[in-house]
Amino acid sequence: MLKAKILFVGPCESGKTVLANFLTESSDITEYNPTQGVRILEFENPHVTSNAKGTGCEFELWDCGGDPKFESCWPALMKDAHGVVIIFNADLPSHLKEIEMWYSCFVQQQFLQDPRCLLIAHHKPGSGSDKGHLTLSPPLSKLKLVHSNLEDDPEEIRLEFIKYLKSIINSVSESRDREEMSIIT
Ligand SMILES: Nc1nc2c(ncn2[C@@H]2O[C@H](COP(=O)(O)OP(=O)(O)O)[C@@H](O)[C@H]2O)c(=O)[nH]1
Ligand SMILES: [Mg+2]
Repeated sequence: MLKAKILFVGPCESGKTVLANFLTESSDITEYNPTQGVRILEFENPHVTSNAKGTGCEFELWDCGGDPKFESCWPALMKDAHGVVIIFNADLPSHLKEIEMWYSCFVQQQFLQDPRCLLIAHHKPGSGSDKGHLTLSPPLSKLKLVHSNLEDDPEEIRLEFIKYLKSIINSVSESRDREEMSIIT
């Protein structure tokens, strides 16, 4: 069975925990692990299977604390991670600056490829779901950006997240195939 580890990171109070709960709720949460800096949710998604045999995939979603006081733990969190989702509050200009730091620490410095990173602009209730005015500057502008608004359109982010899980699983299975090939050739 293919397994993938995905991190939810980003500034405090941006909606990471709310989204993590929402996105794993429809699937079976088999374990719940509260710890100080991180909470690990294990889940499967019925819509995401590995290509070849249609067997399920296991995901670990690491809902990481947004407090930089845990910075010393970040390399440990990143160990063997397959994907990083950066969640921010689209209505806070300060978050746009902050996510550059998150991208640098969790993606660039870890040599994670850009397609393995997803940006979620989370819109809290009552914040107005204005998607038009969000422009990111490089290097963030080349990342995939999706919006989440659980009150107005919860299905949109659910579907986007499934797409993202599929792309992660595809690339995990491709790199495993390459590894197998390199052993026998
Ligand atoms: N009702 C509602 N509240 C939200 C939503 N997103 C964030 N919040 C509120 O914002 C607070 C911070 O969100 P949280 O997910 O804990 O942020 P985190 O620090 O990034 O994990 C929570 O206490 C929620 O009450 C949402 O989509 N709906
Ligand atoms: Mg949280």
